[in-house]
Amino acid sequence: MNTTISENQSLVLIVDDEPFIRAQLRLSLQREGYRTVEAENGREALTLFQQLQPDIVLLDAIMPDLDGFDCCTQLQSLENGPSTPVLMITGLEDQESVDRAFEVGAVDYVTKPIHWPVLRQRVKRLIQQSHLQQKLEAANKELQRLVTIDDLTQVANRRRFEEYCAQEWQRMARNQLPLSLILCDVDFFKAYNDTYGHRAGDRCLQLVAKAIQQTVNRPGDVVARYGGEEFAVILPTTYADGAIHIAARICEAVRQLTIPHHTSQANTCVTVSAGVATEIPVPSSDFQEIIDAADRALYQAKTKGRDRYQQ
Ligand code: GH3
Ligand code: MG
Ligand code: MG
Ligand code: MG
Repeated sequence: MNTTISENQSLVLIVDDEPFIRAQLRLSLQREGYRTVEAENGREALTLFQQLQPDIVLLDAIMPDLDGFDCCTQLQSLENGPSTPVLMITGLEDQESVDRAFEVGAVDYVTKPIHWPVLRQRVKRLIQQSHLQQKLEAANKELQRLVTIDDLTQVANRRRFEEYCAQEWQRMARNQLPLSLILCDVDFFKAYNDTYGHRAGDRCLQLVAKAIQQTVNRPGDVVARYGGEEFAVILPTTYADGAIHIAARICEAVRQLTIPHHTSQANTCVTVSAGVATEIPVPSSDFQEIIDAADRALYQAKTKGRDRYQQ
């Protein structure tokens, strides 16, 4: 094992059982400004890969202990394995070996004796391509977050709510299971803004969203900002008693925030009203049904005095 570090340069993992080949690769890559690290068999390569997360792997095929093909296969199941390019460098020129190399996940293949100017270009291109790919994936992930998350409260936004509600409605219909929905609305929130200011109002919504989020615990439960000061909680595979229990916990959790609200006619602190609906969807029905039912229940909670839940 031999490591050479020079700052800010891509790290190349050189895997070959021949010390002479490793030395040649090391010298030629270092001349290009790369950092290099060396392994003399597949097993050592897997350990180094996990420790150092190289930008590219140059992999020999025939090696004792663990050969290049098996090493490449195992690399694919490691963290960052599939996104790290593997370039096979081998004396094997037969079609079967070439096919096998690509099948196990190599992205390129060069044969020995090494043609150095070609290798230099291949390494450069493969690293550039993989860095570009990583940037695109990160940008995609961020984009996905931006289109599904509410900026102010960091819970799911209306778009995500509609999408998830429709999806779970159909899934529950297929399996004849109950879907529950809770709609929550902050009480006298217009008065809150008028009394404490719009910025305090925003902060209040953030705290309420967090409190609601903390009352749900199953992985399929989704909290969303449904409108200005309205939140929705989607509870798949949940019967009415379970949903009512959560609605009670939501009302209590918001009360426990003890955010002063002296112009509320329901309490001296910020409260929410909640409407609960549960349905086992009839196939080919519309998920708008359960939203309307929860909305009707919410309206009742409001007219009965607010700071409460209603089924
Ligand atoms: P009720 O108890 O019947 O729900 O009364 P309410 O005052 O809460 O209901 P109303 O619909 O009259 O007012 C909702 C208020 O929520 C008005 C609106 O300005 C405020 N609001 C909506 N979105 C936001 C937001 O993002 N930030 C802040 N600060 N206020 C918001
Ligand atoms: Mg070899
Ligand atoms: Mg409202
Ligand atoms: Mg309101």
